[in-house]
Amino acid sequence: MPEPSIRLYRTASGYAIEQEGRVYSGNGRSWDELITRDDLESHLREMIRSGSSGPVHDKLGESGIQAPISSQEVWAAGVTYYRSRDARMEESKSAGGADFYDRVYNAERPELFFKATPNRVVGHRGEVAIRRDANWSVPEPELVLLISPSGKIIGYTIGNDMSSRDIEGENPLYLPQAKVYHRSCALGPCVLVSAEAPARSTEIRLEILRGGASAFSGSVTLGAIKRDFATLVEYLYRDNQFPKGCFLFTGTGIVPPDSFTLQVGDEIRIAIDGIGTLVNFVAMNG
Ligand code: DO4
Ligand code: MG
Repeated sequence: MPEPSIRLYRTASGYAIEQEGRVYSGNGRSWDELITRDDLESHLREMIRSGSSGPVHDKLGESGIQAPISSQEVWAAGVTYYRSRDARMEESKSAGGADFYDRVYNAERPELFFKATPNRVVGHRGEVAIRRDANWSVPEPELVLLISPSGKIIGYTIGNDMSSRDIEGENPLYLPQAKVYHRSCALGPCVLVSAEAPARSTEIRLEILRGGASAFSGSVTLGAIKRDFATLVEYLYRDNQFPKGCFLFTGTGIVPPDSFTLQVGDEIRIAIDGIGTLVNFVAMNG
């Protein structure tokens, strides 16, 4: 019998562990101390078993949930799905993109880029932003790995890699500006604590609501990804150190049509079975 899955939430008062609908309060450890443990899953199971966690509740209040990050860097893999390769080749046609996106999709070395420091990250129900100087912005719904300092995948969460397609399409050297800005990254609502990857049949679903109606929806299964997670982690940790661990986005397989751009007030809903639904609202940076 597989053990029931464990979801870890960072909250205003510390952290909470959810298992089979019951919520156990954390016992005062700092978030960094907790999520740098290679044995995070067995540690949390033991806390529940031994009763060393705090009081038990039936429900977790959504309002107290914070992004599951403290001192970690956020990195991202790109062009790991055919749909992303296709969309980038199209958007960067006049900058020569037909060639370099195809090459990175097929190359042995993956595309890895720096995505965010913790202060650029928003949590569940927070406001992500579109750049003031962009006129073609999209969310990128992605499965995100939580990796310990030693390079072990200890959990999975949901991420939104907000992207300015007109800026990255104009010139690939503008990628950091298209990807890294205030409120360009969302993570949450929790970490599915498990060394075992979600099944390849697991769906990532994106829905964008505008004025209460659906403006776009799409889905992809994890099986459509070209790269395996261990290889992405191995490349990221080559000649790199992450003393507090890190988050790694695994790439998007859902790209809205070229006619679509986000607007202020849109609601972005990204769901991955077994983890939950990350909800964010779109704002403009001031
Ligand atoms: O190469 C540009 C970024 C690709 C990306 O973020 C993705 O495929 O998810
Ligand atoms: Mg991405």
